[in-house]
Amino acid sequence: MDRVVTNTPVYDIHTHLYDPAFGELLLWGIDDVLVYHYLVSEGFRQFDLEYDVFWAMSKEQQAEAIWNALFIENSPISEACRGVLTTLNLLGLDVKKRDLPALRKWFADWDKDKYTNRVMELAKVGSICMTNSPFDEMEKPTWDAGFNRDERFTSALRIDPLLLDWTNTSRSLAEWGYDVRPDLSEKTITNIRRFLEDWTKKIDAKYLMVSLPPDFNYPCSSERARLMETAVLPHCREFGLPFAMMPGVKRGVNPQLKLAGDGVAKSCVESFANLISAHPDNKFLITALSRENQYELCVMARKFRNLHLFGCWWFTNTPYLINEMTRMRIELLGLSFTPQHSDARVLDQLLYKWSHSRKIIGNVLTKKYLDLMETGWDPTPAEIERDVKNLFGGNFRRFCDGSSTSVTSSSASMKEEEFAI
Ligand code: FIX
Ligand code: ZN
Repeated sequence: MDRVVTNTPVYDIHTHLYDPAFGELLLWGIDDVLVYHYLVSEGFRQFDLEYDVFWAMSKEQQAEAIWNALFIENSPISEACRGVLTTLNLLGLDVKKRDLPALRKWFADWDKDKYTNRVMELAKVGSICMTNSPFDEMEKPTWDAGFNRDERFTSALRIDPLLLDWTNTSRSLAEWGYDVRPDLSEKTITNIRRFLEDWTKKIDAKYLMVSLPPDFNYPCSSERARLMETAVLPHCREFGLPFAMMPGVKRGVNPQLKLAGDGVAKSCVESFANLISAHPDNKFLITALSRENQYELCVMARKFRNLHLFGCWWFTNTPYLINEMTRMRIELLGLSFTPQHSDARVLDQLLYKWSHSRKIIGNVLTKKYLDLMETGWDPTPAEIERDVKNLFGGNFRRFCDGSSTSVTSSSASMKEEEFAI
C-alpha cells in the first residue's frame, strides 16, 4: 500500500509554477524556498523588524532573516518550516549542519532545466497545472510572443480581475482591442467571451478559475453574478471546461505583509449549491479555504455530479486538516474527488508538499482498506493501484474530459505479491 501511494505519479492540478520557458518566473532554490509567503508571516511573529525594513532587504537578506528566526533561534516545527527540511532532506542534503551558505553553494551548481527534471522525478509529479493570468504583466508577454511548451506543464486560465474588479479590468480589455464598456451590455458580453476564447486557445486552458471572497452569494443581481451567468459559464459550456471556484479568501487582511497578508473566513455553501444547481450543464471544481465549509461541501458534492472537490488549499494544507478532510471526503464520497494539489510557488516545494500529503493519504486509505477487509472484502493490489491512480489525477482528467474512461483494475499492472497493505 505505502509503495503504491509513494510511487504513483501525480497530476498536480493547481500550482503557481511555470513552464521553464518563462525563465525567472519559475522559482527554485533555497532562497526562494525560504522567502515563501507562508514563512514570511511566521517570520514576522518572531522578527524584531519593521515591515518596511524587511521589504527593503534583498531576497538573500530576507531568506537569512527567516532562517535565523525560524530555524536557528527556534525549532522549525511548523508545517511550512518542516517542509523546508523535508525538501532539503529529499534532495540528499544534510540539514542537521544548519549551514545556510553550504546549502546555497549546493543549489548554485544546478541548471534550471536539469533541476526541474530532478525535482519532478524525485517528487513523482508527472504533470503540473500552472495558474495563468492574462492580467499578469510578468507572464503575458511570453504568451503573446509564443514559445515551445513543455508538455508536462498544463494551464488553467485565472480570471480573478475579471470577476472581482470589472471596472479596472474593462479598461485593460479595451486597451487590448476588445470593444467593452464598464456597463455589461450585450456587445460588452460578446467581447468578454471573445477575450475568454482567445486566451483559452492561446494557453490551451484545461479549466477556468477564480478565488472568491467569503461574502460571495448567489443568486444575486451583482455585476459578478451577471458576468458569471452571461460570459464565464456560457464560455465554459461552449469549450467543455470546468469552472474552478476557490471560496473563502479574505485578501489583504494585513496589507503590510503583502502576499503573506491574506486571511480566511467561512463562505456560504448554499450559494454555491444554488449556482451549481442552476447550471447543470456546467462542470464545477471547488476547494474552499475554511475548515468549517468542508463538511457542507462534501454533502453538496453528493447531490451534484457536476461538482468535483479538490485539494486541501493553503491553510488547510496541514497534516491535521489533510487527514480530517481526506477521511471525511472518502467516507462521504468514496473515491470520487481529488484529495490534493500542491499550490507550490517554488519548484522545490513539490518535494515536501507531495511527500507529506502522500503519507497522510496513504494512512487514511490503509485504514479504509483494513475496514473493508474486516467485512471479508479483499481489495486486490490491482484495485488499490487503480484507486490511487484515480485519486492522483485520473478522476480529475476524467471530470475535465467528460469521458468515462477511468483507470481500471485490469489496466493497473502491479502484481499481487509485490506489496501488502
Ligand atoms: O489564490 C490562490 O491561488 C492562492 O493559492 C494563492 O494566492 C496563495 O497566495 C497561495 O500561495 C496559497 O497557497
Ligand atoms: Zn493557489
